[in-house]
Amino acid sequence: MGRTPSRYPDGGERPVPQKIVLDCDPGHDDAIAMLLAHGNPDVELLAVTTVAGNQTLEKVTRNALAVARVAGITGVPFAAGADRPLVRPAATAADIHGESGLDGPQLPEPAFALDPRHAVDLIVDTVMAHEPGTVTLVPTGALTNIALAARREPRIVERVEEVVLMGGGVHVGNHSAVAEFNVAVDPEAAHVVFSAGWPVVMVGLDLTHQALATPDVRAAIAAVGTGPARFVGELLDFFARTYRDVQGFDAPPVHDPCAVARVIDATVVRAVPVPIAVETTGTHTLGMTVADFRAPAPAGCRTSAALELDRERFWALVVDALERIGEPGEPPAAVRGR
Ligand code: PIR
Ligand code: CA
Repeated sequence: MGRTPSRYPDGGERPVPQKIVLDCDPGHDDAIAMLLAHGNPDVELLAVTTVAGNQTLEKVTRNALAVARVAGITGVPFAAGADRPLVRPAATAADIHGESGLDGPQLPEPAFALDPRHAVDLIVDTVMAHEPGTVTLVPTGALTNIALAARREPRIVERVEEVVLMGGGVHVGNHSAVAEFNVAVDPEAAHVVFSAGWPVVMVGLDLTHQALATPDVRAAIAAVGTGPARFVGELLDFFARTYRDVQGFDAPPVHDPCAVARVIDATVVRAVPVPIAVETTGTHTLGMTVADFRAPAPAGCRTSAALELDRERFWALVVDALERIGEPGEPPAAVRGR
């Protein structure tokens, strides 16, 4: 499979690989986002941080370390962050992700210890340690850590290249009629992140509901035939079942790797500039991401909404990442058998 060149939204080449910090709450789709980020050569994972969301902080952090072991991720700091939203009570999504937050496959014990820093400090340290404009933040959970980092060290707002987040949506909700879970769980944090002034790409439900793990996709993943690919297969078995039972989907939408795919290649996850505000007071609309399409986005608009997925190339990226990961801990296929 050919290597997809990395591009800016305007079509220009990006420095390859693009450095990212993944802030997540694994979570079936967060786990697949980790695997994509690790296996794709056009992104470099600088740090992984966790936030309460799909399950408690303790559970999602444990899950992140388990996925690191499955994927063979080493030498990347992992840190735990906020254990609850800024203002509102904690909420989880056990109906979709199970009691562990990552129900389905057997989870291995962690192979390494957490970084002693709080996730917010790890995010700040990582951004400040790299050249301005070279680090992209990829949040795939509630935005609590990212909002806290922007307050803890305001200079990161200028320094980060962009924030490519999975959350929100223009036309559809999943937590409520109009609100998506990651934004709805901590709407005040989302407000901070969307209004901070750094470029924000909202990879919301309009986009991720096009990333359905249909039977052909699951067959292509199974055909990779490795431990990590089987792990993804078992994740998708569970995720497909709960998405069918709870939300009536024939095939589950695999949200979080879409944000990573946007960083890898902006032509796979296409976005349009539009002003976006987060509703923090509505009775029926709390956590809604309100995108104003009345007129062309004004000059200087820093937010955009991802609306159109190139489904074939997205899933090709996921399969390619699994092929490159191979069997962690074993020599690469080319060397094996010599
Ligand atoms: C998915 C999630 C939460 C609730 C449901 N129903 C489905 C998680 C995913 O991990 C993803 O990041 C985001 N939140 C999608 O809303
Ligand atoms: Ca998530």
